[in-house]
Amino acid sequence: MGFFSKLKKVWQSPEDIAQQALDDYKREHGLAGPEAASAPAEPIAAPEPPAGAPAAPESSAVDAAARPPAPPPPPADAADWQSGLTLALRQAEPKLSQWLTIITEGVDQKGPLLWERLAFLFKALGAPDDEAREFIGRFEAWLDEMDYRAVADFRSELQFRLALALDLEDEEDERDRLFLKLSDGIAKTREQITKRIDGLLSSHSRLDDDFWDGFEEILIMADVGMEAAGQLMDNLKVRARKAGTDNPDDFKEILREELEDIFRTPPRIEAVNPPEVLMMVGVNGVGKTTTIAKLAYRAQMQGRKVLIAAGDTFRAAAIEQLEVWAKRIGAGFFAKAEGSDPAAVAYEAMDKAVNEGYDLLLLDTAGRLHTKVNLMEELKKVQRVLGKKHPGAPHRCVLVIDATTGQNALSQTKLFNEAVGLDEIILTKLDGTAKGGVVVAVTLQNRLPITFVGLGEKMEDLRPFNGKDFAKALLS
Ligand SMILES: Nc1nc2c(ncn2[C@@H]2O[C@H](COP(=O)(O)OP(=O)(O)O)[C@@H](O)[C@H]2O)c(=O)[nH]1
Ligand SMILES: [Mg+2]
Repeated sequence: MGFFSKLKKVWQSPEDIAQQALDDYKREHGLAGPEAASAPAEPIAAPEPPAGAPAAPESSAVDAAARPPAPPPPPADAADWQSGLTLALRQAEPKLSQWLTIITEGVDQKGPLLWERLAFLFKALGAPDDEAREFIGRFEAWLDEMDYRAVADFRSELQFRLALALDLEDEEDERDRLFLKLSDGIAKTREQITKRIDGLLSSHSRLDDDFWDGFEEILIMADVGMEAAGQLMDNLKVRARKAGTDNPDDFKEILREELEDIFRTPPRIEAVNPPEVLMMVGVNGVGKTTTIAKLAYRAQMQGRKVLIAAGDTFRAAAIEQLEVWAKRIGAGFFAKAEGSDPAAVAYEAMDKAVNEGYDLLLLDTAGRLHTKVNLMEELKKVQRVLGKKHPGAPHRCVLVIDATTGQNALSQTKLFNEAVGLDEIILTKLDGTAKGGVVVAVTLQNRLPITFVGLGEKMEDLRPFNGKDFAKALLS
């Protein structure tokens, strides 16, 4: 994590970093002229930064001055592109996307040129060579695996990996991307809801009974469900009354505020005695296995050591599918033969995770016949075994539900919650439905946080769920 925390630290002042890189480069290659020594705080070859950009700190110049003598200069063209790049980085907005645009300029394909540029970026950020190499090596292997060549095809993946590694998902840049992606992912739902609400609003001059009837209909169409729709409408009416308005112009704002309230998730308890254990439950086909892979991938990118365990022993194919994912991601994998007792898998996987110093154990479980008592008994047993072996485990019991199943999601949530006591929900396939209103219903009726949403089948298509963004995207 050294590299990444360092990157994160330097992220705060890209101008300084770029200046430092330029100074280092010039010094190392003997390009620093006498003017650099006499005016150390000034950029060397670079023109003044744009107005408002912070000046390079004096310390970088002091450091530079204290360093050993420089080796002989490299060929002129190498110096040119590097100082050109440094200058561009210096002048760019401090955003990951901008930096990537700069270093990939004129690079269309993967290959030595791209690795060189990436290595340069890392160096400019002060990353140790070996950790930078590891990052690049991993990424290169992934590109080979996926058979990607064109930068355009994997640019978002590269940015995603960097953002994860840098823990930058809260940065504005990444949030914009999430917001856009979320907007795409819920386009169908939005169309269904927003268009209809707009139509309703334009045909009513007051928020009267007729309006509310129409609104209820829209909610039902969007799969919010009768019960949740009723609850939501009661809350909205109270809000409107408190605000002293029955003006249709105010309605969307009231709705947005209410949705944001509904999605306000309680803070999670973070302190966990490692390894952290996640038990994934849910019926077949909802996307459990895919989601485990996506979570493992995210965690790995954040520098955690991840073990995936194949607790769905019902079908050999389920075990194989998970193993393929684990290999692809580079996570540890634990399985027993098809038909083994899932509790035994949990027990031994827990052992392995503790003994081999894993940070995170992701346990897959079977999802067949969710209406049958025996699956629930089996899950309870798995849970008990984990807790015996490692106090506090499973730390998070996560239900995966498929947004396209609509109201079924509600009964699944109820059933699993009664059996194992859920901590959170991950809602998949939100990209594939016009009925995303089920998000509202599930949250309203269970008061369980939705932590991630699946917006597609790709690795990076699992996104932290942000209710505020969701409400915004839904009503925009
Ligand atoms: N469009 C879309 N498909 C998904 C998403 N998550 C999973 N899937 C697909 O859903 C199918 C079932 O997934 P799987 O992980 O095997 O489900 P499991 O039976 O619960 O383990 C696969 O084809 C996945 O690619 C998602 O967020 N969006
Ligand atoms: Mg599965």
